[in-house]
Amino acid sequence: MPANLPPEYHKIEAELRAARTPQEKIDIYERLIAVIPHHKGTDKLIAMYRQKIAKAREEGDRRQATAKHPPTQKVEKSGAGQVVCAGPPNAGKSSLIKALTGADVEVADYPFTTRLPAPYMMPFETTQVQLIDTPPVTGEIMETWFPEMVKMADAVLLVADLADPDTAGQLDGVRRRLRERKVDLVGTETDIPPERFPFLKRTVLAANKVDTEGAMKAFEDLGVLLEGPFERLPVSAASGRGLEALRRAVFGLLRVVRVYSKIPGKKAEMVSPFALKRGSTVMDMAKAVHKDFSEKLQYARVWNAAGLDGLRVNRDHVLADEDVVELHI
Ligand SMILES: Nc1nc2c(ncn2[C@@H]2O[C@H](COP(=O)(O)OP(=O)(O)OP(=O)(O)O)[C@@H](O)[C@H]2O)c(=O)[nH]1
Ligand SMILES: [Mg+2]
Repeated sequence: MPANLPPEYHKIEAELRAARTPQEKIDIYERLIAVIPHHKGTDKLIAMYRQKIAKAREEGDRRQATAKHPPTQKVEKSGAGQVVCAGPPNAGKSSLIKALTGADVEVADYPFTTRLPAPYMMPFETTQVQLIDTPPVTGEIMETWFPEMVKMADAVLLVADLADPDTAGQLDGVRRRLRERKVDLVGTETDIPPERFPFLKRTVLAANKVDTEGAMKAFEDLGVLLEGPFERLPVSAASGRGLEALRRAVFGLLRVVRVYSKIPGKKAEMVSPFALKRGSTVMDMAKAVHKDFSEKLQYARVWNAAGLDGLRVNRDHVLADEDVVELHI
């Protein structure tokens, strides 16, 4: 126990004995963290309280869940798709999101820094993907709402910590906890029938901190230790290594085509495409543009890099990535 704790610390700590509900405990832990001076010698103490908060929150959620409805944390979807981050404490989930999106995300060198889900937009070429930063998951601790959030998301970005001696064990913990709630993480090429959407999630694994000593060896070992069909990429939020490949892989999880809408008589603007599920037709695009369009659609014209130059197509023509489409009503 570090020696230089202020007197308030001990006063607040004494209140813990009287705390009954998880929320009362959480409030006290928060106040303790607030009065602990932050420096190397107190890192472990702060981390311990953060872990206790996570546990107390889980207990609170459980009580609430049995009392009425399970607690939820909904993040409204935005952009080409929603990808939720998942991983053990301190793996660098927030750091990666910060590096991929340029947003001001809280990062710290102790576990349980992120406490609530938060969405950020990752630019990818002409479109954007929504990434959700989340609190960590371990074999013992998982926020009750977390599996529901994964079920609603389009895909998962699993983050591993190559600097941790038990990288594979940590990831197994995350996958086991999700599996207990019927969610399986699967590879990018898995076809998911609509009724299985909540339960199978296409996943890429970002093996982070590849800049640290021995990390490349840890990455290779991971290939042997971790069964799992998903793509694995060695990356570093700190040095930027592998981030372009990761960006592309994350976009690839969504399996969407980007389609640009063109107004007849005007030049196509290659910005703000519609992101449509692979296999979508001209009619699907019309629905995405406006209900009126889908009702009145006669035909469309398509331009693309593969050589179509204003070709007239009918409503069930399947669109390709980066097609430019002119809808005619
Ligand atoms: N060397 C190195 N350190 C990194 C890298 N990415 C993150 N870190 C460090 O790892 C620590 C944890 O980073 P965070 O981004 O807060 O990790 P997190 O997974 O969001 O942690 P929780 O929110 O607690 O679950 C910080 O000290 C980061 O600076 C990396 O690529 N290389
Ligand atoms: Mg975090």
